[in-house]
Amino acid sequence: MITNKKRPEPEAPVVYPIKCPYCFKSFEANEVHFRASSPKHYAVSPQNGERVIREDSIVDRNLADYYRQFGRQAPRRFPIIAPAGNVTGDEYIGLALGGEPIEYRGGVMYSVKDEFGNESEKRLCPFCHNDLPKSAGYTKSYTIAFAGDTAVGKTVYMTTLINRLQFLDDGFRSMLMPLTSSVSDKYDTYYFTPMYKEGLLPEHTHVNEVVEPLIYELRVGINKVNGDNVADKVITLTFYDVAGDGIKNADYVNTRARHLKYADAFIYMVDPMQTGAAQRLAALNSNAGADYIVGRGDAVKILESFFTQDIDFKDKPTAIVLTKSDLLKSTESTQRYFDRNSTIYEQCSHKGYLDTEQVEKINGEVHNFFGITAPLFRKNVDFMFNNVKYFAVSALGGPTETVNVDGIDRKKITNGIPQEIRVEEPFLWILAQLGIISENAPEEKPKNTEKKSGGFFKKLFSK
Ligand SMILES: Nc1nc2c(ncn2[C@@H]2O[C@H](COP(=O)(O)OP(=O)(O)OP(=O)(O)O)[C@@H](O)[C@H]2O)c(=O)[nH]1
Ligand SMILES: [Mg+2]
Ligand SMILES: [Zn+2]
Repeated sequence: MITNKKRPEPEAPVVYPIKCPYCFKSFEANEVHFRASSPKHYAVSPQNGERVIREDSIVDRNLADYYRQFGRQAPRRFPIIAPAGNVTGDEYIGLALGGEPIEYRGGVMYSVKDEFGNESEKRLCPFCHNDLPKSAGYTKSYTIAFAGDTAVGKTVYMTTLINRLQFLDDGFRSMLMPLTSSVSDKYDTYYFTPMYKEGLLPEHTHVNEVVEPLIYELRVGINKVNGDNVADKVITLTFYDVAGDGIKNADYVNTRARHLKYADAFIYMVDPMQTGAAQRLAALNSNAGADYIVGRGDAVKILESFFTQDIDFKDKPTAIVLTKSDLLKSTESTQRYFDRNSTIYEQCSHKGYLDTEQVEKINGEVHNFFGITAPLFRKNVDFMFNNVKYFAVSALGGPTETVNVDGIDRKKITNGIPQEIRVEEPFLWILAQLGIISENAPEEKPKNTEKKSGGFFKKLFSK
């Protein structure tokens, strides 16, 4: 029988709308602006009123407005190119006349040539004029927000999580890479080096610090195809380290920590010292006692004051993470919370997919813990969220001590460096909820059927 099968059409590249990681406005990939690669622009001469070429950096009004919200002054920058037009001002320059001044790759506006003949690939958010991640438009991006009161361990957790994600089990065939060298410098200088090289714990995160995103690209399911590394999933992950002192405060959530309102998933962290176990633990462990801040809210108050701030959380995957699980370990008086041999004290092992059995086991034990130590908190969580699980982690794996460094008291990790326990588990659960990793062993049919994405991007940065 003769079939009249048509040749398959070449697949049109998938282009994703972009959400700016700084101002959180959304726009299409062809609405971006570009930062010129030279300072050349036109300006009206104050001497004769004529338009003349100038070669100095400009005041970028959009960027200045963005910085002003944080009481900071924007640095001067090179001019801007707005390929779609619709903007005026001396800080903008035009596209090259003639030829094809705009280059598209994978369906996304990739680079432009300006009226002075210079090319630029530096894409900007058209609203706040901050730099966009290289992957914008090519891959889906997700914001995963850490929240929780002051001193629950958010900064410590984020530091160890980023480290653990670089060493995931080979079965995931994954890579976590900082999107820019400034992200890797920032992580190394402010997070990794103090904790992993010097064993020092961070200072409190301050409410008036600008919360700058740490943006990473995560590739999962990498295979070599014709010499290129091609991944099943390429996504952009944005981490923000917020100040616990700020999250009860609407102003903070509306300005510095606006990402909380736009997050795709939450990691909500609770310290055992915020629960009914606090007194018992403080009696056992003087350093745990030192972390107990008088006047700090208990778990349920913080939860309410945070999630009632017009945050759309109900259906977003939310991991309730009990931090500092090492504090609960093996004494007679803490046996009522967790068995001495509980799985919460063991490293997790997710071999290439989320092991839902382990997740359910931990969920059950931690749910039980909150039932004993913070029943109202547990009840509210169970009612408030439609997609929630309980986890327990220890970012440090052991106790802390206070030492004097150059006349200043600093907290140090007693064992030297972090020995993370189950740190990646809540995060892997969230990735599975977002359809990025599988909840099934490879031989089973994966539950997740999301369209493969980022074809062009997958290869673009794999050289
Ligand atoms: N024993 C133990 N202590 C921990 C662990 N993680 C954090 N801590 C302690 O908790 C303190 C506070 O941790 P941070 O990460 O700075 O807390 P935070 O949530 O970022 O606090 P803010 O920045 O004020 O919002 C640390 O200095 C440690 O003493 C852990 O896994 N085990
Ligand atoms: Mg902090
Ligand atoms: Zn923006």
